[in-house]
Amino acid sequence: MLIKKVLETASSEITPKWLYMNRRKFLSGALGVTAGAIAGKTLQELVLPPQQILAGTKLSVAAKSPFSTTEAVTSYEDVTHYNNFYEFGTGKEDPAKNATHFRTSPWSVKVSGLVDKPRTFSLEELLQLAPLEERVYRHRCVEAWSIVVPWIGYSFNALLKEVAPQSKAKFVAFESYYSSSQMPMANYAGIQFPYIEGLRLDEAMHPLALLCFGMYGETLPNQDGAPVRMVLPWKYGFKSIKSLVHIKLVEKKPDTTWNLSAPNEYGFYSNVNPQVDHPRWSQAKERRLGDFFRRSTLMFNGYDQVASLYAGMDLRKNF
Ligand SMILES: Nc1nc2c(c(=O)[nH]1)N[C@H]1C(S)=C(S)[C@@H](COP(=O)(O)O)O[C@H]1N2
Ligand SMILES: [Mo]
Repeated sequence: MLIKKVLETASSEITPKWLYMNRRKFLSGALGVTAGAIAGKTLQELVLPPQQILAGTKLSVAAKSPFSTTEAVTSYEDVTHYNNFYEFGTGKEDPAKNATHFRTSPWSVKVSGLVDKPRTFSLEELLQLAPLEERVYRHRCVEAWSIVVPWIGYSFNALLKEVAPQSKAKFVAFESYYSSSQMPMANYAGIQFPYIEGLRLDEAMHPLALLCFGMYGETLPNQDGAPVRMVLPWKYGFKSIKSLVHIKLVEKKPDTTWNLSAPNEYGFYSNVNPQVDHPRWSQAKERRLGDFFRRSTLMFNGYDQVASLYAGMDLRKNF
């Protein structure tokens, strides 16, 4: 008891003041109150170390998105302890254990390729590009389990508009952070790293495609892809790439980790489709974490508004 008290006192005393001050500024920035403050640098910004935005920082959300489902949200415990993040191990409980010390601050995301305004964004800049919304999405893993998560972010197209894609750009290639020293378990995962993914440009432009910074009111826990990831609710979960560091606009269809690893099992599109089975199991049903009975899987995971993106395509061939 006494020891605990001492530790608490000590830790609050050593919290550097600049961290506290920057965090307050960041929070008001997320609210949009000091949106103008990023235009010119203050003296404080010039003399202080870069601010740290770590997992578990409260995020202020402007609105709840109309895209949100009203279905029951999955427990925070399940969503943070039943993960796929192969960089930190292939067991569902591995990422929660092994990503604890993953360094996510400072962080930046480079946007390059066929764009008029290539740019590297700091996480702070990314957070202020558009108002943050809460989006409660269904998320369906190719392994036939699903979750409902109150994500926080904004439509990825807000970032695309910022960099001005050229007319030759037809696809978006995504790359995750990778470090063999921070992610030693990756050596046993049996896939290539860095983890890479891709979308057709019109898919990436769809307002449902979310650039995601948080969940359950806070910044992302490390195991869920801190500090920034994609969330694509009409596609199998593996398309929703975590811990993004590089985005490149390209002319040709980019490689993707799972398509390289098993092309007959994982296609480029990977839209949720209950009629097209995985070669080793059915995709007709799914188990929602926390439920006992399985439920039917819906076409596009129930996100019918994306159907027009695939009009005229044979979704059996383009799986
Ligand atoms: N970098 C990276 N991103 C990734 C993965 C991964 O192993 N590495 N796994 C994918 C898979 S298979 C799923 S189901 C989702 C899981 O997201 P969650 O753990 O937040 O539920 O992340 C996806 N993004
Ligand atoms: Mo998945």
